[in-house]
Amino acid sequence: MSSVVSDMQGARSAHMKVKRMLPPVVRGLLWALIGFLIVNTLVSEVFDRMPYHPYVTRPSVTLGWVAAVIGWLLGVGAWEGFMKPYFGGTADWVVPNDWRKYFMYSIDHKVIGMQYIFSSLGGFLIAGFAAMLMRLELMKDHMWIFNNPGAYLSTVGIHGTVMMFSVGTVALIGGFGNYIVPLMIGANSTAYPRMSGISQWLVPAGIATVVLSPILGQWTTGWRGYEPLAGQDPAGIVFYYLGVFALTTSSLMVSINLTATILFKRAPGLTWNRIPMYAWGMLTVSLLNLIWLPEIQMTFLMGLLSAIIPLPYFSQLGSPLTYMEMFWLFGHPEVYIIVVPAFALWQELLPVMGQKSLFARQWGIIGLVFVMILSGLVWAHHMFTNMRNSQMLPFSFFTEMISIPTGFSFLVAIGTMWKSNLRLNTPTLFILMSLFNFLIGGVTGVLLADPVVNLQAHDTFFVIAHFHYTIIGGMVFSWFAAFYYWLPKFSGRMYNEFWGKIGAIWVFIGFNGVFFQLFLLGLKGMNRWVPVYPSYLQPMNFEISLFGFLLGLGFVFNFLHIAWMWHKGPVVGNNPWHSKTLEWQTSSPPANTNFDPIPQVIGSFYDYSDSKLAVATPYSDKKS
Ligand code: HEM
Ligand SMILES: [Cu+2]
Repeated sequence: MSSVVSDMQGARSAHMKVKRMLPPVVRGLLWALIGFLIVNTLVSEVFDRMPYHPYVTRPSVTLGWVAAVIGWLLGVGAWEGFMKPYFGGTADWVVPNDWRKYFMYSIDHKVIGMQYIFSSLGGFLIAGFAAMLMRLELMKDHMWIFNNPGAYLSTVGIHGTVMMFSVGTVALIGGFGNYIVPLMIGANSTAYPRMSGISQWLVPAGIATVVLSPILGQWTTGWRGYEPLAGQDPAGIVFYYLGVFALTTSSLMVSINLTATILFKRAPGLTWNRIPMYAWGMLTVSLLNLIWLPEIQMTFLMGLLSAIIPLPYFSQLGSPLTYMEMFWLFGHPEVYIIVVPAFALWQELLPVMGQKSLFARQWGIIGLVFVMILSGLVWAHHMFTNMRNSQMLPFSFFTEMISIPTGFSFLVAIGTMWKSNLRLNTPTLFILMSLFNFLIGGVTGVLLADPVVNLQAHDTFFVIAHFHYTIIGGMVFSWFAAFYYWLPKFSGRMYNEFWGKIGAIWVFIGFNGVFFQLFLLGLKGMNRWVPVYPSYLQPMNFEISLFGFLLGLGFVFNFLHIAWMWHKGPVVGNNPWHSKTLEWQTSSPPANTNFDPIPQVIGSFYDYSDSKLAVATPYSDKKS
């Protein structure tokens, strides 16, 4: 850690070196290209040479991709920052203290957090653009902007894959987790800063891979990569498997790092029953990731091997349902991986905004942990149309059970708001909207857990509405709450309350305008994965698309507002919310060293019964 300098003086003395080199991101791209060309050529032209073969074959592109990703990671800085010191060289990697630090390998958790935030934002905008294209296509009952169904389906797949694996899974743990958790627990870094610095760069690589997949050919499986269907797809599916492999690896590394950080790097006095709620959420999600991501990665790997070698894991050897089982064994916990950070945000923000002690804190934590335990027992509710009646009961039962610990999260939130002087500002508004939306998502989830309803609603837009209510309604709305809440932390500046509220109401109307109607559309018989549908559904689809564009613009509006206020917003003090948690007890934005000295925790962060601070050595401005 100490061998790599990232402060001003260090930057100046080694400035020459940084200047002479290509910008790391450009060098990374170059090394990726070289790596790909060498390995792809070796495999397709030398070792695996066949008559009349194309230059890019499935095995060659796979191995070429591995080389490209390694080249990319080394190029953005893992070479000087990680490999060279590993082999005994000196770590001569210098991170300048200006905007360039965001475009290279860094070991500062705050920089890495920002990089993750930008990466998932990029994924969100790209996948959101794909959603706009899909909604455009669905405005008419026949094909009109795509020229074949495969192109539409590839777009659906890219949208879902990038949203799930680069936004849903990553934004709140890689972004806000990396930035906020060490500050929150009174630490100056994460446990494995070097690994973390590398893992971030897998996200842009993974997104690019998925987005480029159509170059290899269309794929029709959606975000799930279903075998044996995938086995009949053109080669694009190879880039699906590789892309999600990169993205899930990144999340896995974040989870290892955050788990170790929360376990071992807490400030003195920060006992288990004082761990902040957001950190609890991050710990729970990390454990979920550690359990389920390796499982799905092996599944993807088997899918990949079936596609390139081919090893017929899912056609001749297994049953056609094998992949489905393996996918949803992970796939259902995935929705909790996405939404547990949102629960944690509700519980983190509401006590601060109401200046009132967190209600039933233990139950909140028990809820998170039980969600984690039950999450793996419900997967077959995604397969009710594929199994015997006698198998349905236990899965239906466990699915409905999960609403109980989920309900704890609601009760903690509502109990905390009860009789508090809730400040109804933008973050609070987003939290309230998230509670409302997630409630609709949850209730319709209970409906879908009932096999009778499920058999009717399966693969219709009712399901699309349900899961967007949980993911956008629950997670994305909380994500925005987090952006507005921690903006003063990142920048020392405040957003504009009026425009913030306009932004919140805008996306709320757009969101409900789209997705509430999707329930009705589904009940009327609109199926998923079809660009062509019966004409009686056309007027409704047309109108939903208009709301869809409104929603897309609303998201962009909020990001522009945040970006603008980041630079131009009014300067506020270090702790504008009068919060007791530790991240607000240091300067905003934090200096390179978060805390000096490390604070001593002596009380509860969520006890607002008096104005005493929870730390013995709060930050004082004199040293900066
Ligand atoms: C601007 C907001 C959005 C709109 C208008 C939108 C719209 C759609 C549409 C039309 C589909 C295709 C349904 C089908 O034919 O099967 C879809 C699928 C999907 N969406 Fe979204 N979506 C949005 C945002 C999101 C977000 C934020 C996420 C997650 C973070 C997400 C995750 C998914 C997933 C996982 C699928 C399934 C894809 C598949 O079947 O492979 N969406 N969305
Ligand atoms: Cu599920």
